[in-house]
Order: sequence, then structure tokens, then C-alpha cells
Amino acid sequence: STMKIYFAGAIRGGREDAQLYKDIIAYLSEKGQVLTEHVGNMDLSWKGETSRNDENIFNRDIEWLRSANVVVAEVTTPSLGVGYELGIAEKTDIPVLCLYRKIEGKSLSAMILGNKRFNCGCYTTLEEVMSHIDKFLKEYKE
Ligand code: 6IA
Repeated sequence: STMKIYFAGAIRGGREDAQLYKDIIAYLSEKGQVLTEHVGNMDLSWKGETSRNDENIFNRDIEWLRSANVVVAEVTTPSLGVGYELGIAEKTDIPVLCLYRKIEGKSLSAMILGNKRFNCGCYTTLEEVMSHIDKFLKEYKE
């Protein structure tokens, strides 16, 4: 059956990287079913989805997360929601890939970089994102 991929990226944490999320989701869609395509929706503002309340969003996302085979997160823009999702993924034994860019004057949380159970991939180009994803999915399938 098709692999289910949970993509996580900042929503209320900030939408600066929304276009990038969209590009990553497009690539992941070639590999499996992306459960969270809305994270790359350019029309989605920091307010999030307005037609649903927060309790609905939380319950739906937790259900999707529990059904996912792998989690891929873009973690350059810090997000409480993404951090929470990554903790849940770890505790439910779902393999995690965290993608991030090095930004001057900022560094990724030690709670992400310091966790040996997370695969962290630093990148500058989309080509590097793709190769991190390919390597991660290859290991997952083995
Ligand atoms: O703390 P943040 O808002 O930055 O957390 C972002 C994470 O929360 C994402 O990885 C999402 O999985 C999750 N989340 C999912 N959907 C929403 C949402 N509206 N609003 C806020 N957070 C969400 C749904 C969008 C809609 C167009 C379907």
C-alpha cells in the first residue's frame, strides 16, 4: 500500500517559508500520500484554517499523525505545533526527518539537533532537500 507521509511546517509559527513547504510537499507527493498538503497552501495565513476550530484541527492532525508511516518536518521557522508533533512522532516510533537551513544568528533547537532518533538534514538548495528525502526514505524502506 502507499506510504503515508505527514509533512509538518510552521503555520502560526510564521508563514515565511510557505512556498518552500509547497515545493517539498510536491516532491514528497511523488513518493507517497502526503496527509497534510494544506501546510503548503499559500493562501493559508498565520491564522490557520478559519473554517475549522482549533479542537478540530488538533484532533484531525493527531489522527493523521498516528496513521503516518513517516514524518518529514521543515524546522527552520520555529513552531510550537511542529515541535509538539515531533515529540508525538518519537513517542509513537514514527521515523522523523527534520530539514533545516543554517541562518546567521540563529540555530536549531538542541531538542531537535540533540535527539539521535531524529534524522536532521541541513540544506541550502531544493536539490539537497530531495537528496535528504531520498536517503531517508531508502533507509525507511530497508
Ligand atoms: O504552531 P503552528 O501553528 O506553527 O503549528 C504548525 C503545525 O500544526 C503543522 O505542522 C500542522 O500539522 C498543524 N496544523 C495543521 N493545520 C493547521 C491549521 N489549519 N492551523 C494551524 N495549525 C495547523 C489547517 C489548514 C487548512 C487550510 C486545512
